[in-house]
Amino acid sequence: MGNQAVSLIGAPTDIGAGHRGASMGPEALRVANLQARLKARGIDVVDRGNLQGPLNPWEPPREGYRHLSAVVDWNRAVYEAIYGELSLGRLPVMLGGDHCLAIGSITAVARHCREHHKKLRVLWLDAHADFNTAQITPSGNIHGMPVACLCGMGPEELTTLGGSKPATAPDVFRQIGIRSVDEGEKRLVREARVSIFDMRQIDESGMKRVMEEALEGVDADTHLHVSFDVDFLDPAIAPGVGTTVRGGPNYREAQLCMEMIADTGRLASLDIVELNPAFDKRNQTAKLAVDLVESLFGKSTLIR
Ligand code: 4U7
Ligand code: MN
Ligand code: MN
Ligand code: MN
Repeated sequence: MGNQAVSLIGAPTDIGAGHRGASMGPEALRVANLQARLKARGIDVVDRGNLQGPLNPWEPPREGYRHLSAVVDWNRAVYEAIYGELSLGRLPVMLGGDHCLAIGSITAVARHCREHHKKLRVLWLDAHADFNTAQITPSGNIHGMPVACLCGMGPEELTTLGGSKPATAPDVFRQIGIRSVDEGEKRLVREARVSIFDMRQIDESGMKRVMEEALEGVDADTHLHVSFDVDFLDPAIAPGVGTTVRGGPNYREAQLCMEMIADTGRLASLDIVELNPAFDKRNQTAKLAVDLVESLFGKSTLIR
């Protein structure tokens, strides 16, 4: 992995979230030394700085969406930036920002895959399925809707970000760590047949078996995208997120998950989202995220 070229792209916004503060995520990751830690692994890492977009007006939802037009603006910026980095042959790391921004990043990744005849696999590491729509959302917050939008269910401005619709299909996703799915959302993920490895399954089969299944079929023609919602992690080790759900992966389970992804050698793009420094203590969650990202890029404690 030593000759990889990585670009960090900050998207400092909480425009799609239910709590303010994810806008501080990019800076917290920088303060936790993300760039230097990856550089120490022999990776060429450039920090492109932050994208710009509208401030958060903190308005109530309208017709099932909160801040739809501002969410569209931010996602356009993310889409262009991520597509640009992929075109340069670099591995983009989107520093969120809330999870609505994965609509832009993954739409760009999907376009890149179409143009280069690559198979797309998205590992969605999250406590939540993020498959709500305007009709069923309990909150109107668009960070709970990105997977549905990417599968063509959502407002036209977001589902057609990359021109054609849908950007991608349910069968590219493998969701891991899921433990909070809303009632209407459950029905939709079942209908769409999204592949979900929930916490019950991680308890019963173990992270090793779950990751083997989630990575099954990944080969030399696969573009592997990881969408890492930091609330994937158990809140006991990662309090710095807006929407904590107890009963998530512990430190070793999370490390194993990242290490097994690294072992494939196919990681080609990454989102780090939902980190919320306003809820954190001494930047510990950002530091943990950086630790895990190092493993994702091949750092290993293996001695055998
Ligand atoms: B995240 C929620 F109702 N499902 O839609 C919603 F529980 O990106 C939470 O995974 C969504 O952090 C969480 O508002 C979005 C809620
Ligand atoms: Mn999420
Ligand atoms: Mn989440
Ligand atoms: Mn969240």
